[in-house]
Amino acid sequence: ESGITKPKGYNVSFHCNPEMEKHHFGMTHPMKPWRLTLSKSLIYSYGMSFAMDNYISRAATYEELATFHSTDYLDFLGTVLPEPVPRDLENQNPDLKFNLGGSDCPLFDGLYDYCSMSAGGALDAARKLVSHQSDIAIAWGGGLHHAHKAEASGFCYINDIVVAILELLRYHPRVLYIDIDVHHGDGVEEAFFSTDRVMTVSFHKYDPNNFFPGTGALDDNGPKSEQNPGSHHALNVPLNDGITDEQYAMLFDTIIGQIVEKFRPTAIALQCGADSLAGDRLGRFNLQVQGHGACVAFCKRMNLPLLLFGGGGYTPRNVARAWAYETALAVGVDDKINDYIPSHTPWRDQFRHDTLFPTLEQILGEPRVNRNTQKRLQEMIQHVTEQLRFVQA
Ligand code: V1P
Ligand code: CA
Ligand code: ZN
Repeated sequence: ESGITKPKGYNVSFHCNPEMEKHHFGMTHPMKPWRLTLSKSLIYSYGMSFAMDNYISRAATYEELATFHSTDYLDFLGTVLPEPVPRDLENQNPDLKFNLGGSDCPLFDGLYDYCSMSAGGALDAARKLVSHQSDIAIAWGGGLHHAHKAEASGFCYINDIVVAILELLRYHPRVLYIDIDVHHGDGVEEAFFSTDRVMTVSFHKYDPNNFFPGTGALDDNGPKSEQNPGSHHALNVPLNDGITDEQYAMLFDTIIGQIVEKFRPTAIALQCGADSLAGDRLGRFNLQVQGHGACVAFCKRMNLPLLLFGGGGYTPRNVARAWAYETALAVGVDDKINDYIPSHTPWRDQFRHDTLFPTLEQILGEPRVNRNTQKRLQEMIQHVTEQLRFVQA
């Protein structure tokens, strides 16, 4: 068998809720909650559950959600009924409020339960870190970074990340939030815009006219007024199509290394959206499982309490590969998964056209033309370095 056992003196906790995975956004919607089931089955097939503390997370309470969201919004979210007939893409219902009910944020059966379970997993993970019961806490069902205080956006209704970071801030003086989803982490950036206790950094595809949500330019660094404590505490790394593992790792290690040195976070929250992988249905990058995972490995080496969230990811078999690999990195058994491939994985047919884990020679998806020049990447590092001159831990 896999021979995976619990590492000594080092705890990883895994938080999930099988009820959450049963929800449906609709046939044609790219967000598929069952990708969580697929990820988990891959993780469990490798025997990784023996190396972690496994928890079925609870649903967050109304009061917990209200630490960030407005009660008007929560009340509406809790009472609004699913639409009887799915509307077509462009036909927005003018009666609906809070950006609910469009094609991105449809009203589906059990919506409130789905949202509160996502936030419950993230909160449970945060609490395991603050109580020192976990060194790394994993909540793949969270990571819904676009939700605002009183508005749904981009498949996100409740911002579980903000709720979880607020919990970390009850005990931690400074939290570093890093977002490697292909989209800009706008909701989290906005929530902590005016504080110097949270630094937000998002790496994303940026094209203000043609790529959602259109925000996150290089010079978007928090409030422009130096009097506001939040100024210089939002960092953005806007990228073009086709970025490779090597370029991404160079940027990530340089930028995050500098931030950790200057900002001195006492905890790290990492959103691991898997839509930055090559071959993603909505994404544009050329990242492989190894390059995506290298970000998790780098954060782990910082030796700080680490919360791992999920996020986007629209080619389910690749989402499962990335999150299973990153779970293996968290527990330190990544070397073992390469020489052991379980033959009885449920959902094995999802991987039938290629191997379970692509080796370094195999790549996910059709490679895209790389539109990121070394010159531009250096400019971005330079800009971040300049911002950090204003930051004092
Ligand atoms: O582009 C848009 C909006 C809709 N237009 C009026 C502009 N929406 C995007 C939303 C992407 C959300 C990503 C979420 C996350 O960051 C975190 C979970 O990954 C969008 C796209 C797209 N290609 O960007 N919506 C859809 N596609 C969509 C397609 C089919 C059915 C429903 C939505
Ligand atoms: Ca991002
Ligand atoms: Zn995304």
